[in-house]
Amino acid sequence: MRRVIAFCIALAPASASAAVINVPADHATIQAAINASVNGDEIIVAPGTYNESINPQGKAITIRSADPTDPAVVQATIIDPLGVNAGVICVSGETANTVFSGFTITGGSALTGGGMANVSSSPTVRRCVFVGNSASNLGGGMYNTGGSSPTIEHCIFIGNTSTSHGGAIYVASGSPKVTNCAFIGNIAGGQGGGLYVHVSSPSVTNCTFTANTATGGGALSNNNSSNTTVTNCTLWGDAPSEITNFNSPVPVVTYCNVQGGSAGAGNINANPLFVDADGSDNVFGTLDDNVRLSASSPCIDAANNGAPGLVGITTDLDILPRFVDDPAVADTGAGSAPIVDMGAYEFQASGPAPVPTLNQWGILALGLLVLTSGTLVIRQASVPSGAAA
Ligand SMILES: [Ca+2]
Ligand SMILES: [Ca+2]
Ligand SMILES: [Ca+2]
Repeated sequence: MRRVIAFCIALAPASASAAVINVPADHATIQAAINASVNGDEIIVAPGTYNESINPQGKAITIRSADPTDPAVVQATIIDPLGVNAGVICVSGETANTVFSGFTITGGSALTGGGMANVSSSPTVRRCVFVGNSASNLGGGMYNTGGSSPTIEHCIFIGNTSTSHGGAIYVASGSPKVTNCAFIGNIAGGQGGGLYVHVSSPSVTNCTFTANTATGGGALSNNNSSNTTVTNCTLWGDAPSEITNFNSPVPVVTYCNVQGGSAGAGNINANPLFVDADGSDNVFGTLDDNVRLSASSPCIDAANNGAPGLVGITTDLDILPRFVDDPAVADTGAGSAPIVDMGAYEFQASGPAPVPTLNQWGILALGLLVLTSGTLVIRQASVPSGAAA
Protein backbone atom coordinates (compact mmCIF):
# COMPACT_ATOMS: atom_id res chain seq x y z
CA MET A 1 0.00 0.00 0.00
CA ARG A 2 2.78 2.43 0.87
CA ARG A 3 4.29 1.83 -2.53
CA VAL A 4 0.94 2.57 -4.21
CA ILE A 5 0.55 5.84 -2.30
CA ALA A 6 4.08 6.89 -3.17
CA PHE A 7 3.35 6.16 -6.81
CA CYS A 8 0.22 8.31 -6.72
CA ILE A 9 2.07 11.19 -5.08
CA ALA A 10 4.76 10.97 -7.72
CA LEU A 11 2.10 11.33 -10.41
CA ALA A 12 0.20 14.07 -8.65
CA PRO A 13 2.21 17.24 -9.40
CA ALA A 14 1.99 16.95 -13.20
CA SER A 15 -1.73 16.24 -13.31
CA ALA A 16 -2.57 18.73 -10.60
CA SER A 17 -0.64 21.63 -12.10
CA ALA A 18 -1.49 21.31 -15.81
CA ALA A 19 -4.54 23.42 -16.55
CA VAL A 20 -6.42 24.56 -19.62
CA ILE A 21 -7.03 28.30 -19.65
CA ASN A 22 -9.50 29.66 -22.17
CA VAL A 23 -9.31 33.09 -23.79
CA PRO A 24 -11.52 35.10 -23.56
CA ALA A 25 -13.73 32.89 -21.34
CA ASP A 26 -11.28 32.77 -18.41
CA HIS A 27 -9.19 35.85 -19.23
CA ALA A 28 -10.03 38.59 -21.70
CA THR A 29 -6.53 38.81 -23.16
CA ILE A 30 -3.90 36.26 -24.07
CA GLN A 31 -1.36 38.05 -21.91
CA ALA A 32 -3.63 37.91 -18.87
CA ALA A 33 -3.93 34.16 -19.42
CA ILE A 34 -0.16 33.88 -19.69
CA ASN A 35 0.28 35.88 -16.48
CA ALA A 36 -2.02 33.43 -14.69
CA SER A 37 -0.42 30.30 -16.13
CA VAL A 38 2.27 27.96 -14.82
CA ASN A 39 4.54 25.51 -16.60
CA GLY A 40 2.58 22.76 -18.33
CA ASP A 41 -0.57 24.79 -18.85
CA GLU A 42 -2.35 25.08 -22.15
CA ILE A 43 -3.90 28.38 -23.23
CA ILE A 44 -6.62 27.98 -25.85
CA VAL A 45 -7.57 31.14 -27.69
CA ALA A 46 -10.98 31.43 -29.35
CA PRO A 47 -11.25 32.99 -32.81
CA GLY A 48 -11.11 36.77 -32.72
CA THR A 49 -8.69 39.65 -33.09
CA TYR A 50 -6.45 40.28 -30.11
CA ASN A 51 -4.84 43.70 -30.21
CA GLU A 52 -1.93 42.94 -27.96
CA SER A 53 1.70 41.95 -27.83
CA ILE A 54 2.36 38.54 -26.27
CA ASN A 55 5.25 37.71 -23.94
CA PRO A 56 5.29 34.16 -22.51
CA GLN A 57 7.74 35.14 -19.76
CA GLY A 58 9.83 32.01 -20.13
CA LYS A 59 7.00 29.67 -19.21
CA ALA A 60 6.83 26.17 -20.68
CA ILE A 61 3.26 26.55 -21.89
CA THR A 62 1.34 25.91 -25.08
CA ILE A 63 -0.52 28.91 -26.48
CA ARG A 64 -2.76 27.89 -29.34
CA SER A 65 -5.88 28.66 -31.31
CA ALA A 66 -8.94 26.46 -30.96
CA ASP A 67 -7.84 24.30 -33.91
CA PRO A 68 -4.38 24.88 -35.37
CA THR A 69 -5.06 22.21 -38.00
CA ASP A 70 -7.96 24.20 -39.51
CA PRO A 71 -6.71 27.02 -41.78
CA ALA A 72 -10.00 28.90 -41.34
CA VAL A 73 -9.50 28.93 -37.57
CA VAL A 74 -5.87 30.02 -37.96
CA GLN A 75 -6.94 32.85 -40.26
CA ALA A 76 -9.64 33.91 -37.78
CA THR A 77 -7.45 33.87 -34.67
CA ILE A 78 -5.41 37.03 -35.01
CA ILE A 79 -2.73 38.69 -32.92
CA ASP A 80 -2.48 42.29 -34.13
CA PRO A 81 -0.60 44.78 -31.91
CA LEU A 82 -1.75 47.60 -34.19
CA GLY A 83 1.72 48.64 -35.21
CA VAL A 84 2.96 49.64 -31.77
CA ASN A 85 5.04 46.56 -30.94
CA ALA A 86 6.01 43.06 -32.05
CA GLY A 87 3.25 40.45 -32.04
CA VAL A 88 5.19 37.99 -29.91
CA ILE A 89 8.26 38.70 -27.77
CA CYS A 90 10.42 35.93 -26.27
CA VAL A 91 13.24 37.35 -24.16
CA SER A 92 13.20 35.04 -21.13
CA GLY A 93 15.10 32.00 -22.39
CA GLU A 94 12.07 30.16 -23.73
CA THR A 95 12.79 26.61 -24.89
CA ALA A 96 11.04 24.34 -27.37
CA ASN A 97 8.53 23.67 -24.57
CA THR A 98 7.07 27.12 -25.11
CA VAL A 99 4.76 26.47 -28.04
CA PHE A 100 2.81 28.91 -30.23
CA SER A 101 0.43 27.22 -32.60
CA GLY A 102 -2.28 28.21 -35.01
CA PHE A 103 -2.29 32.04 -35.03
CA THR A 104 -2.26 34.70 -37.67
CA ILE A 105 0.22 37.35 -36.58
CA THR A 106 -0.19 40.65 -38.40
CA GLY A 107 0.19 44.37 -37.89
CA GLY A 108 3.28 43.96 -35.75
CA SER A 109 5.91 46.65 -36.02
CA ALA A 110 9.19 47.12 -34.21
CA LEU A 111 12.79 48.12 -34.72
CA THR A 112 13.73 44.42 -34.82
CA GLY A 113 11.17 41.66 -35.29
CA GLY A 114 7.82 43.02 -36.39
CA GLY A 115 5.89 39.77 -36.09
CA MET A 116 8.04 38.05 -33.46
CA ALA A 117 11.27 38.81 -31.64
CA ASN A 118 13.39 36.11 -30.00
CA VAL A 119 16.37 37.07 -27.86
CA SER A 120 18.32 34.11 -26.44
CA SER A 121 15.07 32.18 -26.70
CA SER A 122 14.12 29.13 -28.75
CA PRO A 123 10.36 28.57 -28.73
CA THR A 124 8.38 26.28 -31.01
CA VAL A 125 6.31 28.11 -33.61
CA ARG A 126 3.91 25.92 -35.52
CA ARG A 127 1.08 26.48 -38.02
CA CYS A 128 1.26 30.26 -37.78
CA VAL A 129 0.79 32.81 -40.54
CA PHE A 130 2.98 35.92 -40.40
CA VAL A 131 1.49 38.46 -42.77
CA GLY A 132 2.01 42.18 -43.13
CA ASN A 133 4.41 42.76 -40.24
CA SER A 134 7.24 45.27 -40.48
CA ALA A 135 10.58 46.10 -38.92
CA SER A 136 12.17 49.51 -39.19
CA ASN A 137 15.52 47.71 -39.06
CA LEU A 138 15.87 43.88 -39.05
CA GLY A 139 13.47 40.93 -39.39
CA GLY A 140 10.05 42.01 -40.66
CA GLY A 141 8.38 38.70 -39.83
CA MET A 142 10.74 37.40 -37.15
CA TYR A 143 14.00 38.47 -35.52
CA ASN A 144 16.33 36.04 -33.76
CA THR A 145 19.49 36.90 -31.88
CA GLY A 146 21.67 35.85 -28.96
CA GLY A 147 21.59 32.12 -29.66
CA SER A 148 17.89 31.96 -30.43
CA SER A 149 17.19 28.69 -32.23
CA PRO A 150 13.43 28.40 -32.62
CA THR A 151 11.72 25.45 -34.26
CA ILE A 152 9.53 26.86 -37.02
CA GLU A 153 7.19 24.37 -38.68
CA HIS A 154 4.24 24.62 -41.07
CA CYS A 155 4.31 28.42 -41.08
CA ILE A 156 3.60 30.94 -43.83
CA PHE A 157 5.47 34.24 -44.12
CA ILE A 158 3.69 36.55 -46.55
CA GLY A 159 4.20 40.22 -47.28
CA ASN A 160 6.41 41.12 -44.33
CA THR A 161 8.88 43.95 -44.74
CA SER A 162 12.12 45.16 -43.17
CA THR A 163 13.89 48.40 -43.86
CA SER A 164 17.22 46.59 -43.62
CA HIS A 165 18.01 42.83 -43.63
CA GLY A 166 15.59 39.90 -43.37
CA GLY A 167 12.21 40.66 -44.89
CA ALA A 168 10.68 37.52 -43.38
CA ILE A 169 13.31 36.22 -40.92
CA TYR A 170 16.58 37.59 -39.57
CA VAL A 171 18.92 35.22 -37.72
CA ALA A 172 22.05 36.19 -35.79
CA SER A 173 24.03 33.74 -33.67
CA GLY A 174 21.51 30.91 -33.74
CA SER A 175 20.54 27.68 -35.42
CA PRO A 176 16.79 27.72 -36.11
CA LYS A 177 15.13 24.74 -37.75
CA VAL A 178 12.68 25.83 -40.42
CA THR A 179 10.56 23.10 -42.00
CA ASN A 180 7.50 23.01 -44.28
CA CYS A 181 7.24 26.79 -44.50
CA ALA A 182 6.36 29.12 -47.36
CA PHE A 183 7.95 32.54 -47.89
CA ILE A 184 6.10 34.67 -50.41
CA GLY A 185 6.38 38.33 -51.29
CA ASN A 186 8.49 39.45 -48.35
CA ILE A 187 10.62 42.55 -48.88
CA ALA A 188 13.95 43.55 -47.39
CA GLY A 189 15.38 47.01 -47.94
CA GLY A 190 18.75 45.35 -47.34
CA GLN A 191 19.64 41.69 -47.98
CA GLY A 192 17.67 38.48 -47.57
CA GLY A 193 14.07 38.98 -48.63
CA GLY A 194 13.14 35.58 -47.19
CA LEU A 195 15.95 34.76 -44.77
CA TYR A 196 19.01 36.70 -43.67
CA VAL A 197 21.67 34.72 -41.81
CA HIS A 198 24.55 36.20 -39.78
CA VAL A 199 27.06 34.09 -37.78
CA SER A 200 24.46 31.32 -37.63
CA SER A 201 23.75 27.73 -38.66
CA PRO A 202 20.11 27.41 -39.65
CA SER A 203 18.62 24.31 -41.22
CA VAL A 204 15.94 24.95 -43.83
CA THR A 205 14.00 21.93 -45.07
CA ASN A 206 11.07 21.57 -47.48
CA CYS A 207 10.39 25.28 -47.73
CA THR A 208 9.17 27.29 -50.70
CA PHE A 209 10.50 30.76 -51.48
CA THR A 210 9.04 32.93 -54.22
CA ALA A 211 8.57 36.60 -55.07
CA ASN A 212 10.72 37.76 -52.17
CA THR A 213 12.83 40.80 -52.92
CA ALA A 214 15.97 42.41 -51.50
CA THR A 215 19.11 44.17 -52.62
CA GLY A 216 20.77 40.74 -52.70
CA GLY A 217 19.66 37.19 -51.92
CA GLY A 218 15.96 37.49 -52.61
CA ALA A 219 15.35 34.12 -50.94
CA LEU A 220 18.45 33.74 -48.75
CA SER A 221 21.43 35.86 -47.78
CA ASN A 222 24.17 33.92 -45.98
CA ASN A 223 26.77 35.99 -44.18
CA ASN A 224 29.77 36.13 -41.89
CA SER A 225 30.86 32.61 -40.92
CA SER A 226 27.39 31.12 -41.25
CA ASN A 227 26.78 27.48 -42.09
CA THR A 228 23.36 27.28 -43.67
CA THR A 229 21.84 24.00 -44.82
CA VAL A 230 19.05 24.10 -47.40
CA THR A 231 17.41 20.78 -48.28
CA ASN A 232 14.33 19.83 -50.33
CA CYS A 233 13.42 23.48 -50.96
CA THR A 234 12.18 25.44 -53.94
CA LEU A 235 13.68 28.91 -54.44
CA TRP A 236 12.15 30.46 -57.53
CA GLY A 237 11.21 33.88 -58.77
CA ASP A 238 12.95 35.85 -56.03
CA ALA A 239 14.80 39.04 -56.88
CA PRO A 240 17.44 40.00 -57.71
CA SER A 241 18.76 36.43 -57.16
CA GLU A 242 17.93 33.43 -55.02
CA ILE A 243 21.00 33.04 -52.79
CA THR A 244 23.91 35.31 -51.96
CA ASN A 245 26.90 34.39 -49.87
CA PHE A 246 29.35 36.69 -48.11
CA ASN A 247 32.39 35.81 -45.99
CA SER A 248 30.97 32.34 -45.20
CA PRO A 249 31.18 28.76 -46.36
CA VAL A 250 28.87 28.31 -49.34
CA PRO A 251 25.46 27.10 -48.08
CA VAL A 252 24.98 23.35 -48.42
CA VAL A 253 22.11 23.14 -50.89
CA THR A 254 20.83 19.69 -51.90
CA TYR A 255 17.69 18.34 -53.54
CA CYS A 256 16.46 21.84 -54.19
CA ASN A 257 14.97 23.61 -57.17
CA VAL A 258 16.95 26.84 -57.44
CA GLN A 259 16.33 29.33 -60.21
CA GLY A 260 19.63 29.88 -61.97
CA GLY A 261 21.00 26.63 -60.57
CA SER A 262 23.06 25.67 -57.54
CA ALA A 263 25.89 23.22 -56.93
CA GLY A 264 24.92 20.19 -54.85
CA ALA A 265 23.43 16.72 -55.10
CA GLY A 266 19.94 16.45 -56.50
CA ASN A 267 19.50 20.13 -57.34
CA ILE A 268 17.47 21.17 -60.36
CA ASN A 269 16.77 24.44 -62.16
CA ALA A 270 13.31 24.18 -63.71
CA ASN A 271 10.07 26.12 -63.45
CA PRO A 272 8.31 24.61 -60.40
CA LEU A 273 4.88 25.22 -62.00
CA PHE A 274 3.14 26.57 -58.91
CA VAL A 275 -0.65 26.40 -59.12
CA ASP A 276 -1.04 30.20 -58.92
CA ALA A 277 1.84 31.87 -57.11
CA ASP A 278 0.27 35.35 -56.97
CA GLY A 279 -3.26 34.07 -56.38
CA SER A 280 -6.51 35.21 -57.89
CA ASP A 281 -5.78 38.88 -57.10
CA ASN A 282 -2.62 38.66 -59.24
CA VAL A 283 -0.63 40.34 -56.46
CA PHE A 284 2.27 38.63 -54.72
CA GLY A 285 2.38 38.83 -50.95
CA THR A 286 -1.33 38.37 -50.20
CA LEU A 287 -3.07 35.46 -48.55
CA ASP A 288 -4.46 33.95 -51.76
CA ASP A 289 -0.97 33.22 -53.10
CA ASN A 290 -0.85 29.52 -54.00
CA VAL A 291 2.52 27.82 -54.30
CA ARG A 292 1.16 24.29 -54.30
CA LEU A 293 2.47 22.18 -57.17
CA SER A 294 0.58 21.56 -60.37
CA ALA A 295 0.52 18.10 -61.88
CA SER A 296 3.55 18.43 -64.12
CA SER A 297 5.84 20.14 -61.61
CA PRO A 298 9.46 18.94 -61.69
CA CYS A 299 9.47 19.17 -57.87
CA ILE A 300 7.30 16.07 -57.54
CA ASP A 301 9.06 12.99 -56.19
CA ALA A 302 12.39 14.82 -56.56
CA ALA A 303 13.58 15.48 -52.99
CA ASN A 304 15.42 13.52 -50.30
CA ASN A 305 13.46 11.35 -47.85
CA GLY A 306 16.55 11.22 -45.63
CA ALA A 307 16.75 14.96 -44.96
CA PRO A 308 17.53 15.38 -41.23
CA GLY A 309 14.92 18.14 -40.99
CA LEU A 310 12.18 15.68 -41.90
CA VAL A 311 12.63 13.50 -38.83
CA GLY A 312 9.26 13.40 -37.10
CA ILE A 313 7.52 15.23 -39.96
CA THR A 314 4.57 13.32 -41.45
CA THR A 315 2.50 16.11 -43.00
CA ASP A 316 3.03 19.04 -45.36
CA LEU A 317 1.95 22.67 -45.02
CA ASP A 318 -1.64 21.62 -45.80
CA ILE A 319 -1.50 18.95 -43.07
CA LEU A 320 -1.79 16.34 -45.79
CA PRO A 321 0.61 13.39 -46.04
CA ARG A 322 4.20 14.55 -46.57
CA PHE A 323 5.30 11.40 -48.36
CA VAL A 324 3.14 10.63 -51.40
CA ASP A 325 4.08 8.90 -54.63
CA ASP A 326 2.88 10.24 -57.94
CA PRO A 327 2.77 7.10 -60.08
CA ALA A 328 2.77 9.29 -63.20
CA VAL A 329 6.16 10.81 -62.32
CA ALA A 330 9.50 9.02 -62.27
CA ASP A 331 11.13 9.12 -58.85
CA THR A 332 14.21 11.33 -59.19
CA GLY A 333 14.75 12.03 -55.49
CA ALA A 334 16.53 9.95 -52.87
CA GLY A 335 15.08 7.13 -50.79
CA SER A 336 12.41 4.50 -51.23
CA ALA A 337 9.01 5.40 -52.67
CA PRO A 338 6.97 7.33 -51.77
CA ILE A 339 9.49 10.12 -52.39
CA VAL A 340 8.96 13.52 -50.81
CA ASP A 341 8.53 16.54 -53.10
CA MET A 342 10.57 19.74 -53.06
CA GLY A 343 8.94 22.66 -51.26
CA ALA A 344 6.35 23.15 -48.54
CA TYR A 345 3.48 21.34 -50.25
CA GLU A 346 3.32 17.69 -51.29
CA PHE A 347 1.52 16.98 -54.54
CA GLN A 348 -1.39 14.75 -53.48
CA ALA A 349 -1.25 12.62 -56.58
CA SER A 350 -4.45 10.67 -56.02
CA GLY A 351 -6.18 12.98 -53.57
CA PRO A 352 -6.61 12.02 -49.94
CA ALA A 353 -6.29 8.31 -49.31
CA PRO A 354 -9.74 6.70 -49.53
CA VAL A 355 -11.52 5.37 -46.48
CA PRO A 356 -11.72 1.63 -47.05
CA THR A 357 -15.16 0.28 -47.84
CA LEU A 358 -15.64 -3.37 -47.20
CA ASN A 359 -17.66 -5.45 -49.57
CA GLN A 360 -17.67 -9.21 -49.23
CA TRP A 361 -14.66 -9.54 -51.50
CA GLY A 362 -12.85 -6.91 -49.45
CA ILE A 363 -13.60 -8.77 -46.25
CA LEU A 364 -12.28 -11.95 -47.83
CA ALA A 365 -9.16 -10.17 -49.05
CA LEU A 366 -8.56 -8.53 -45.66
CA GLY A 367 -9.04 -11.89 -43.97
CA LEU A 368 -6.45 -13.44 -46.21
CA LEU A 369 -4.12 -10.49 -45.63
CA VAL A 370 -4.41 -10.81 -41.87
CA LEU A 371 -3.92 -14.55 -42.11
CA THR A 372 -0.80 -14.23 -44.21
CA SER A 373 0.85 -11.18 -42.64
CA GLY A 374 -0.54 -11.08 -39.13
CA THR A 375 -0.71 -7.27 -39.27
CA LEU A 376 -2.97 -4.83 -41.03
CA VAL A 377 -2.62 -1.11 -41.62
CA ILE A 378 -5.61 0.89 -42.86
CA ARG A 379 -4.97 4.45 -44.04
CA GLN A 380 -7.60 7.02 -43.18
CA ALA A 381 -8.58 10.15 -45.08
CA SER A 382 -8.52 12.30 -41.97
CA VAL A 383 -5.66 14.31 -40.48
CA PRO A 384 -3.00 11.85 -39.36
CA SER A 385 -3.52 11.12 -35.72
CA GLY A 386 0.13 11.77 -35.03
CA ALA A 387 -0.04 15.34 -36.37
CA ALA A 388 0.98 17.65 -33.56
CA ALA A 389 -1.11 20.71 -32.80
CA1 LIG B 1 -2.10 37.27 -54.24
CA1 LIG C 1 6.03 12.87 -53.72
CA1 LIG D 1 6.61 8.52 -58.62
